[in-house]
Amino acid sequence: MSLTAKDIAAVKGLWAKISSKADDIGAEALGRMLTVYPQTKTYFSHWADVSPGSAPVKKHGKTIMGAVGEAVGKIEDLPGALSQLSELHAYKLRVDPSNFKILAHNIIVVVGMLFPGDFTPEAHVSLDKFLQNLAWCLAERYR
Ligand code: HNI
Repeated sequence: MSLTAKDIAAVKGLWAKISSKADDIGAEALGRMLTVYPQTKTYFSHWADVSPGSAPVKKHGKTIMGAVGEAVGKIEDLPGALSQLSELHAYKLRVDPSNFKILAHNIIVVVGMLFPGDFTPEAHVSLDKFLQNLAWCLAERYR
């Protein structure tokens, strides 16, 4: 489902309001993914601690949201913006791409939790479409 000009404006507008808390969003979303969907933990078995709030979860949550922020900046060319990351996840990390949707879901939940006022139905649908596109582009190099 491609992003309309309205979606792009909504995602950029929402991101402007929430990006200063991107690290917190990432840590909370990653911690929840690992807890609520424990099958995702297998990819992080080399970490000392995969529990919510742990140092590696906080650090990697920040890394993930850094990439999401870059993707917002390049929202008009998501396949190009994400092709290197897709290659890394496909060939080096070997992450099953179904997990991208799971993380996208957790990011949505956390944005709703931390920014209930900004998370209008309009912002929700556009953020959901953006993250589904991002997940799809991350899976692109698996083909
Ligand atoms: Ni992902 C590393 C971005 C979803 C497993 N991941 C990264 C890095 C970025 C990143 C950025 C660091 C790359 C580098 O070192 O150059 N990952 C993203 C984004 C999403 C995502 C934007 C989706 C929104 N990754 C996932 C999912 C899983 C996943 C769903 C597994 C369930 N990623 C990893 C693993 C690493 C990783 C594993 C290496 C982590 C480490 O440091 O050990």
